[in-house]
Amino acid sequence: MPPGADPQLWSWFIAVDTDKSGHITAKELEKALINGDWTPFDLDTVKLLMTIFDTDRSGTIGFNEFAGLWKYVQDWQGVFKHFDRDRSGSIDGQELRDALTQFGFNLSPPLLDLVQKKYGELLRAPF
Ligand SMILES: [Ca+2]
Ligand SMILES: [Ca+2]
Repeated sequence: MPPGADPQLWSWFIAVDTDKSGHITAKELEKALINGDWTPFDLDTVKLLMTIFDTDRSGTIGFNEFAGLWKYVQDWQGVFKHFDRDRSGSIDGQELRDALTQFGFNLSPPLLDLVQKKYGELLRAPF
């Protein structure tokens, strides 16, 4: 375990990192989100999360990156209803944009547009 790491977070990380490679791939994350205690997310959502949180662009999620991802999933579940203003059960483009801004993600306008086009309508209520 890295010095100063949150033990609970670390235990989640090694549980998700099933091949013990020290980093999490999209496949490992997808499995964890579907079979673990986390609420199911579809593969497109998993890939979106990978894109956002793989801050060093290594193609995988390391422990430091996992901390951000974990917090995001918890925040997401907590505030989803708040942003799903029309109670449609999904978050539309504008709602997604507001949510990401609220979480402190400063995505560039072109990336926001891409996220919005590709994934905005696919993000479903996780409960
Ligand atoms: Ca791995
Ligand atoms: Ca990475």
